[in-house]
Amino acid sequence: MWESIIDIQDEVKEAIEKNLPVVALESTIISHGMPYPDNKETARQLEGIIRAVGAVPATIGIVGGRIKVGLGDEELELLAKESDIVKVSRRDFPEVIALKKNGATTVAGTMIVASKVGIKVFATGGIGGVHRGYDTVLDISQDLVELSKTNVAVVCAGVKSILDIRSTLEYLETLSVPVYVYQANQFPAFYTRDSGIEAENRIDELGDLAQIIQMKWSLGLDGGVVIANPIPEEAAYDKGEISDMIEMALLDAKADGITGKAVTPYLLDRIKTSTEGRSLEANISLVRSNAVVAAQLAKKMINI
Ligand code: PSU
Ligand code: MN
Repeated sequence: MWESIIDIQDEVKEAIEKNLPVVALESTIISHGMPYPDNKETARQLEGIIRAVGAVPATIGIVGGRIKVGLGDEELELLAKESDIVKVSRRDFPEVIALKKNGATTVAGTMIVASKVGIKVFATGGIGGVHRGYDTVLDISQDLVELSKTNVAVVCAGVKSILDIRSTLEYLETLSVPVYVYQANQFPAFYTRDSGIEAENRIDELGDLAQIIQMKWSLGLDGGVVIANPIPEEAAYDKGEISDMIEMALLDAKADGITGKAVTPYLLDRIKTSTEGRSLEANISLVRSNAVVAAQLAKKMINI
């Protein structure tokens, strides 16, 4: 069934068939994570960065109920500009496909599509996780569940401190998801390089990481791998500076009664507004850096 509802761009299809390095990119970051037109420009820039490293980019989204692996100009424009784009994780696929809606895939949604078409590496900004206050409302992102079963390596800048980072890492352990921090000793917190949590697994060589990932899948131990790549030094925030913004955003979300899948986009938007766009710059810078690492990793993966 999946084959009949997925359109793969020629360049991506050829790369997959020839076993060339391919990197998947998500579209929730476009539709629900950044404003227009920065979102569209960033999406195309990321594709350029991946190409420059020598891999083929595949931005994934859903248009009129058809899953697109590689977005054309009109498709990207639509997902970047329209306001009624469904945020698609595992449970949302049936509705969006059956009712021919437009959808932006989250980390969970993008992993599913990537694995269906044979893409092993995926670059994003931050993954979802366990939300703060989970002891009152059990809000845990589907991203974590997807990471426990779908074979895609996800390069991110860690977990934003709108979430409970410690609990997110503990839950990833429960779900048996390997987490590697790239060339650093502390697990990163998206806008900052240090979440205050020591990395359990540091990796310095992407060749080693590629071997570990392939070994996991060869052993039949299904599931994703998280590669946390700290934000570049020059774009990083001071911890204190960003944590005030985050506290404010969390209070606003509570006051506005935001729940469910609207929580993450709401918090991202509040932080963006309160930092007057500087957080957007940081966001763009870290995704670009993740795209480079993902492309390098994809190249290592095909040589094994
Ligand atoms: N965290 C970020 N930026 C993002 C997201 C999360 O710092 O853009 C997006 C990703 O697409 C992620 C999704 O998969 O939000 C998680 O949403 P939720 O928490 O509702 O599962
Ligand atoms: Mn949630």
